[in-house]
Amino acid sequence: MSDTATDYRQMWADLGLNLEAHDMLLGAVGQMYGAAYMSQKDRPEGMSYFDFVISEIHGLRIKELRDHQAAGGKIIGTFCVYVPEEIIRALGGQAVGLCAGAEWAYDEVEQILPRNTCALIKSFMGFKMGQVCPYVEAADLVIGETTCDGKKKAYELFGEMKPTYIMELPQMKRPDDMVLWRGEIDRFVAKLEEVTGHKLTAENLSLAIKEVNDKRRALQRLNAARKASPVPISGKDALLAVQVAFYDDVPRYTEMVNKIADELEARIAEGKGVAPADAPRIMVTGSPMSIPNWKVHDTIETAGGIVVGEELCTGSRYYAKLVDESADTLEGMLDDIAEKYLDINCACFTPNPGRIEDVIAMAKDLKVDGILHYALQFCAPYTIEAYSVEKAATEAGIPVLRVDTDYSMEDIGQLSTRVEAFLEMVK
Ligand code: BJ8
Repeated sequence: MSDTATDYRQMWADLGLNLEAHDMLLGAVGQMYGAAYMSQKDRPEGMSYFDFVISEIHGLRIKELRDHQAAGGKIIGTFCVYVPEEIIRALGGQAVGLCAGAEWAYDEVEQILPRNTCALIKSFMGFKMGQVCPYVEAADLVIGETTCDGKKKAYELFGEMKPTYIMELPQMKRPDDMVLWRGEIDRFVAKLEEVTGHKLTAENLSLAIKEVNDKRRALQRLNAARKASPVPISGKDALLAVQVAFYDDVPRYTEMVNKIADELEARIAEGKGVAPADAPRIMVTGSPMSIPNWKVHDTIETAGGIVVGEELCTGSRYYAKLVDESADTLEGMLDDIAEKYLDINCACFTPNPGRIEDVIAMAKDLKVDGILHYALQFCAPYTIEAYSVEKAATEAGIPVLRVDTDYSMEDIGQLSTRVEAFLEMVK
């Protein structure tokens, strides 16, 4: 983390953070980032922006968000890619993803949640209970959603610690479910209008749709470059770019990602890569990976593979689909938002053939040698859906390695051994 971290101590104290624990967290994340990222060779120069973002992730970015609040804006915390950030942005809010990628304060969490709860849920509860996440503390409102049962029930407890609004997400995708979801979008608008004091209009919403689409288009460009052989950017760096998309200022982020995409396109023209052309090309699919969860990518790339794509919420599920920009009425734009978001294929839906189709289409497009299916332990939706993914991939002739893990490093030896054997097998 940044040497200037001390400058932010007053701000962190004002937010109610546990300063001692927070110092430990920043130290640990800095160490993990250094080990996983700074040892990489031939990184695109544009990635220095993300080094800076990470070094200031609890500093400058929080300062910017606090300034935004001081100017009358609101901070809206989210945990899921189904929450429409266009609406938050149109109403003058800043959407931020909340901390959920590391083990923290599990002792306290396990007093109120079963031990066999997935790491992502234990983590977001732990960051709140341990008072180490400035995003959650700065947020005026947190948005939860009725996705998996674990999240749904954990939000009831989270809501006792922080103002939380729950969106009801249907679990199927029939026409009636779309009607429910469209109504839910209207209720979300009403809630945010109340919280922000602003009115949603066709003008502010069309601008926000365009800005967020531009952000997703920039990520599409960056990720399209990963089809090349040799691959011009590591999987770790590409994952980081999507992880930061949940926190950063939208226009600035879009500009920086487009710069990296320019650089990657130039690298492709020169035939320059970050791994040998014959390195096994691996795609990762499954549960989301929040900062600082870089474990699986780091393991694959340390073992000599290269990750070329992520069918994750911190991957293609975030950037692959855009909101239609052709509507010229507020109702039409909200219909398009409802449609785009319900088209995301999370394993919380049943049935969920769209995800299987997405995984196979992406794997073929990226010419992968293998798929690593990643599920957080005790994440029933992804652990169970792994069977269908493996079946479809096997039928398509693509080898699959199924990994069920958590945020700890306890299984890293076993994981490395399995990944090495898999890479050996697919090449
Ligand atoms: S759209 S994946 S961000 S719900 S890992 S908490 S599913 S038990 S996070 Fe998710 Fe939205 Fe779906 Fe994406 Fe439950 Fe599984 Fe834990 Fe999960």
